[in-house]
Amino acid sequence: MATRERTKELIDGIYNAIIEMDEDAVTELCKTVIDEGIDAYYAVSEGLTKAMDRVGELYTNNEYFVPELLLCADALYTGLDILRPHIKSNSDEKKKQLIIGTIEGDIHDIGKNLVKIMFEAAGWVVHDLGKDVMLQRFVEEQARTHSDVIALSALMTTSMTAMPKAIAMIKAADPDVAVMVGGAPLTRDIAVSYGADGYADNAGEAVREANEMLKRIMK
Ligand code: B12
Repeated sequence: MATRERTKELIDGIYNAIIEMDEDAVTELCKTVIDEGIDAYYAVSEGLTKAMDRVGELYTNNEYFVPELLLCADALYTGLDILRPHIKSNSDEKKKQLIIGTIEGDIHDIGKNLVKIMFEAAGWVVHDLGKDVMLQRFVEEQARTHSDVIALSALMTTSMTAMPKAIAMIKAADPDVAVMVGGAPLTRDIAVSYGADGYADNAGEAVREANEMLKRIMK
């Protein structure tokens, strides 16, 4: 079992390698994480997700541009492919179900994919509708799957305005399903004003928020 210092060294290494777009180093480090018995979920949430959040900031500050971003995302997905099969799921409970997708008009899906992985890691069954998802698709998928939660992602101030309509359509068809929203331009206040039941500002928080949201709704 790796010591706390060794775990930190490897996770910091993954974080830096993603930001430096170094796929080979990410591969090496993620394999070492598994070999040394470090929790794969922890490596995804503390290494991969935090690195990609930082990459988004670098872009916003004009330190990185689109080519760098896409190379960072490639490095991220390389790491995910190695870590994902080793994430332990909570198989004792009845599996909860999630529908997730990036809203109509928006093709950003890196953050949505991270959120999806966190739910899969927590043992949920995830129905991923992808990106640029027509609003009616969420309603149809809910009629098919009877999921517990629907998670909507938006990365643009222009696309997020479709969320209140999506939530109204979903709730009209199934008043019992809980809807959560997320993505960089959103805040909890906006989420509430849209009629969402929950909001989280990062992938690491999303599963906890979903569980708390379900408890709130049951009361
Ligand atoms: C990468 C990127 C791209 C990539 C997307 C690749 C992909 N497959 O996703 C490419 C190059 C394709 C792209 C295209 C465009 N982009 Co762009 N892009 C970005 C960028 C730099 C980073 C986004 C990202 O991946 N961040 C990293 C991830 C990990 O973070 P995240 O997505 O925020 O997700 C985290 C949280 O928000 C949260 N989360 C996300 N979703 C959800 C959902 C739920 C339910 C929950 C709980 C949480 C949650 O958890 C995630 C992990 O912690 C942002 C700038 C930025 N700093 O955000 C611009 C940005 C979003 N893009 C922007 C624009 C304008 C565009 C384009 C229109 C550009 C153009 N003129 O063509 C097109 C979009 C076309 C379209 N119709 O969608 C603008 C949007 C401006 C606005 N109106 O708000 C931004 C803000 C850049 C800017 N500053 O101008 N883009």
